[in-house]
Amino acid sequence: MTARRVSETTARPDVSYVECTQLPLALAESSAHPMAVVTFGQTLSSTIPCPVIALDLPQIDGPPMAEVWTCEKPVQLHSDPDCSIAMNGTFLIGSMSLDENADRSMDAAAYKAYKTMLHRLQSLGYPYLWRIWNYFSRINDDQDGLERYQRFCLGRHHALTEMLADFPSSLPAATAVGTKSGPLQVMFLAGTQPATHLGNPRQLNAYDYPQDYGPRSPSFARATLTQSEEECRLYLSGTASVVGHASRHAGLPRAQTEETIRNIQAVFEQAQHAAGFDLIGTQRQALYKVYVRDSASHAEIQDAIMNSPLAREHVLFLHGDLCRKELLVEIEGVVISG
Ligand code: 3EB
Repeated sequence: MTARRVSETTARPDVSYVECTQLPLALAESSAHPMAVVTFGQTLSSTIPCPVIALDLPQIDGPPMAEVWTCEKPVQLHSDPDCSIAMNGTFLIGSMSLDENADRSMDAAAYKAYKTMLHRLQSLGYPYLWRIWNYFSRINDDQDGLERYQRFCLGRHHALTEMLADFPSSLPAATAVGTKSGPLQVMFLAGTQPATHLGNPRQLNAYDYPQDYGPRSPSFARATLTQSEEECRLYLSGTASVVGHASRHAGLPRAQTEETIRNIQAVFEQAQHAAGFDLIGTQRQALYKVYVRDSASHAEIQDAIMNSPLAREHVLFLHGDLCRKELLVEIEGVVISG
């Protein structure tokens, strides 16, 4: 497989973790344009001139951090009642927030969110999905006989099959994690040019999962690769202790973390092959988020990560629920090489 090139070179999405208290100063001192700020169980005291996604996913340790997306190229902001978008002619970052009310089930909410997102992407001219993050509360709760995560998968699948060209091979990397509270929140990255979406040989493609996991399969790729003259970038999906399609090591947080890291390493190998060069050897920056279901298993999960190649990277530990009850940990990341 040859990775296709993302043409514009100066319009890359820069991402970093910044201490919340330093954020106003960091943005004021930088010549870069903010595109999105994500917070974790925090509300910012200052207003930021771009979409802000406040997630009720409490940070487990360290000073409160924000995930900040910026770019060098000037940004245009688009905002309507359903959607906030920052775009620069090459890619956009968007965020949506949908309150669920009594008569709207999670499948209907997901369907509406994805239809709205895909309509915006098409009308604004950024039809290629690069990365999606999905967050909603009570992810494992039953809603009228079906788990809310499975309802989410149903609505998402319905909208994507209606509107996304080349489904499922055009599906991007994604995360779906349960918040402590809040509406359905969807953040997305999309481009004017296509990216390359990857599978993991250790795992069945999620969009091919059998119906044991829900009436419609989860619509995402294991990773997405973008390449330009100056860099190669890998967006790694939320990755868990799943081999084939089965969850492994129920009840064992350390073993789940180790299995997850083996999955991540297998995706790296796929990405190196697709990119045609040494992503690890030329790595410039890597950011990870680790979603931990129970605070009781944090120490074991952290220890497993500190004994892995991830130990040297920026890692943020967040409290969140995972999409299968037996999963205790999930890891996502962005790796920039070149
Ligand atoms: C898995 O491998 C774990 O539904 O968008 C990870 C990343 C998972 C994204 C999604 C689900 C999603 O199936 C769960």
